[in-house]
Amino acid sequence: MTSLPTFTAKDFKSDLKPIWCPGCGDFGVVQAIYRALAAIGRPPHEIAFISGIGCSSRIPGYTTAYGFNSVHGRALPIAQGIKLAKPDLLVLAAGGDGDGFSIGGGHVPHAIRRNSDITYVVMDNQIYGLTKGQLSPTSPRGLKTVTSAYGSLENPVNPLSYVLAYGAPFVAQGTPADLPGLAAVIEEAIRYPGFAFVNVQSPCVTYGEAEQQIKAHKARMKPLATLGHDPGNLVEAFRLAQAYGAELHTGVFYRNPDPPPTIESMVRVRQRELSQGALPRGRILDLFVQH
Ligand SMILES: Cc1ncc(C[n+]2csc(CCOP(=O)(O)OP(=O)(O)O)c2C)c(N)n1
Ligand code: SF4
Ligand SMILES: [Mg+2]
Repeated sequence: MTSLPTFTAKDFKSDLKPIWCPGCGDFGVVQAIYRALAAIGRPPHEIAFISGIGCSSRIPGYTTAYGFNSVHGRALPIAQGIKLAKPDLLVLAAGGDGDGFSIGGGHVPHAIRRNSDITYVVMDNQIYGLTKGQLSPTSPRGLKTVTSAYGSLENPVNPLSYVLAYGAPFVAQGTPADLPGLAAVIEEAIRYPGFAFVNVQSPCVTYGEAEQQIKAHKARMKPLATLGHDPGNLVEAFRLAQAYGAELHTGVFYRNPDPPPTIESMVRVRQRELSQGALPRGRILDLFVQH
């Protein structure tokens, strides 16, 4: 009897050396992804990892999975296309708060309502890191940046409420300040059969606020499990999500206990149904040939 291969975190680490600033939270996120993928046990060549543009979007290159560092805000459309064409692949999408909720914000609802079987990890540092510290959609009101010298006048987007409102069946949050906890929620997200969203509070050490750094996260974080939260309770998930920005809740906010069908499974059923009534190939060509 042949035994199945087992993987360690190292098997998912590429030879490319990250060029993130020393101390960037994204180092912790990629470590958590290595651990989660090792626990899942799929070989790197069965994984497609798609990102947009930003510091965080460099992440696929630091893994041994097939990667595509694509276009700003377009990780989800590309990931959905790949999953639809090759449903057997494990498809991950990732990027920043700007990538996901500014330029790419219009794609999130549609990936959710299709329930594409993708795990989407957002590295939420409340700033545009790559372009040197402009306001992002999750920047808190009052934040002073290069584009808001007197303080931001805008309310932040709440990524947790956003995805819950569109019906995401799996919603979680983590921080690299708790690496085992972050790896566990990413693993659970990957195992969930449908669209799974993980918001990672990933500190930007260069442009981010002092209270958003690892040390502060360690002091502030409140694991949902210790609050007795039942992830099957959507109303309670919405209530807890409202505290985004004020509290640092970690763990699973919502896991739909009755996973809805994915777009990939519905397309396969439709293809099978239609192929039964389809004309044979030769007859189709005949329709276009003038006799
Ligand atoms: C179409 C387009 N518009 C703008 C940019 C410039 N740009 C690159 S990354 C980025 C924002 C990055 O912020 P975020 O997505 O939060 O990622 P982070 O760098 O913080 O990880 C912007 C505005 C671009 N590359 N393409
Ligand atoms: S600028 Fe911020 S987000 Fe970008 S690599 Fe540096 S610390 Fe990380
Ligand atoms: Mg950002």
